[in-house]
Amino acid sequence: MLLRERLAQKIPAWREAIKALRAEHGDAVIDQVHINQIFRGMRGLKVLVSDISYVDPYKGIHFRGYTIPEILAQLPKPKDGAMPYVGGLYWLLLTGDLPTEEEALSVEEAWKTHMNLPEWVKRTIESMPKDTHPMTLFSMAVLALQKESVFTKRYKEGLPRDQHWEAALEDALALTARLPVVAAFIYRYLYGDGTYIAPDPNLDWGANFAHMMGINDPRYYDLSRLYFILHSDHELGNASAHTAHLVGSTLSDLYYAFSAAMNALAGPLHGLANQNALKWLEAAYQRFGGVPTEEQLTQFAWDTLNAGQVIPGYGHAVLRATDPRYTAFYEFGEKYLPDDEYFRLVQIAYKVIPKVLQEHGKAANPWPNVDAISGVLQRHFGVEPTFYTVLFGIGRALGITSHGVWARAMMLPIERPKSLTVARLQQMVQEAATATA
Ligand code: CMX
Repeated sequence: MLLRERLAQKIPAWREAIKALRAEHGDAVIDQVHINQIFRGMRGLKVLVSDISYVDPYKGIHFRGYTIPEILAQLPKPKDGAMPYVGGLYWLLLTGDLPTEEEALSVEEAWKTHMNLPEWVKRTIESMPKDTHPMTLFSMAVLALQKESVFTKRYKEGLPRDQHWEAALEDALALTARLPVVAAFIYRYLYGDGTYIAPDPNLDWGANFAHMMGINDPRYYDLSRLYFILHSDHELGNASAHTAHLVGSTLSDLYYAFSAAMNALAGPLHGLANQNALKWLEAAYQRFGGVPTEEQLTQFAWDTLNAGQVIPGYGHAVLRATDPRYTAFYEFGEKYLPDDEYFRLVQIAYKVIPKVLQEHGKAANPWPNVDAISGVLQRHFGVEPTFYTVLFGIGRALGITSHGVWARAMMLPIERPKSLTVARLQQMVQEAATATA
């Protein structure tokens, strides 16, 4: 397989680089821990390594050094689509190299060999009540697939540590191949007419998801490709990626790690914000009986803040400017749905909410993140809001599994930071003050 061969060529040099860095500078200090950081969710602490993606506070996400506009312009595209093959992005995340068309298609072909959904997974999903949140079903379905893990099987057989990444790569490809199938099955179980649509071997991974959802519109094929690419990764410290990293560090396989990550993504401050952002816009629309004016939406935003709630889709832990993922979706909306009333609502929100948040004076970043717009595009094609976080999860799997393969390639150990009592913190502060007095 092309992908495995490319990784096998690259991994030894990375291992050597890390070995040399540790041997020469293992005791070098690169950060200090402030009391505030401990009580502020470890914000900004430099304690993780990712060569897969990097978030610049102003320029946003870089995948292997490439910005979103560069990715969208340079990855190979299907002849009938305006958006790249998701398989090309996966190649880039995993190897660090922009793929040729042949390389992008090799990932797409590898995915096609795993797109079946075992009967027991279908039965697991169908055994659950229909008022179960789709994220619960998604996380459960991934756990139900865990018995397929090649990593866990080979680990039990004594796979040497320096070969763990190869088994992880097999899991990564099989798991990511099946996620659109699992997700479309859940969607049609919860919201469809009880029939299921098999994958079409002539379609790429992104378009196949649209097809299995029952949305055979070339614009939705492109939206699916774009959606999964934009949501694929956002450094290693975000809650879902970091959850998977922690779980994987115990040598739990990628099924366990990804399922756990989806439970983090399901939180309203993280992945659920896309569902909540759409619901917030719907509430504004209903309150004013149509698209509100700027003044009306300003008042609506203040009502939300005064009720002690956050405005979903705005703010970010790292970004300090409009999220370029938001901009990419905005351009999609301008091209394909300029007359959609909810897209107009998004445009009005973009004008008023940053001003409101600035005046409110709490949010470090008043600008929109990806969740402020993604739901409006899905809504245009009739997709139910409660499903949006699952869509985020399918995309995020690309980054999470890439990190998982590289964590095993780097043979990283189990994570185990140190916790302290408040009394010990107080004592340490006093000791430091005495020492400098
Ligand atoms: N609306 C109202 N208040 C907000 C806000 C928003 N959109 N964004 C931040 N704030 C508030 C915070 O709640 C915090 O208040 P307290 O001091 O009372 O706790 C204060 O501003 C400072 O927070 P911050 O440093 O700007 O932001 P954090 O790093 O703590 O949190 C985030 C980041 C995303 C959780 C926060 O901006 C938020 O809740 N946004 C709305 C939910 C959202 O869109 N989440 C999706 C993020 C994208 C992703 O999934 O990763």
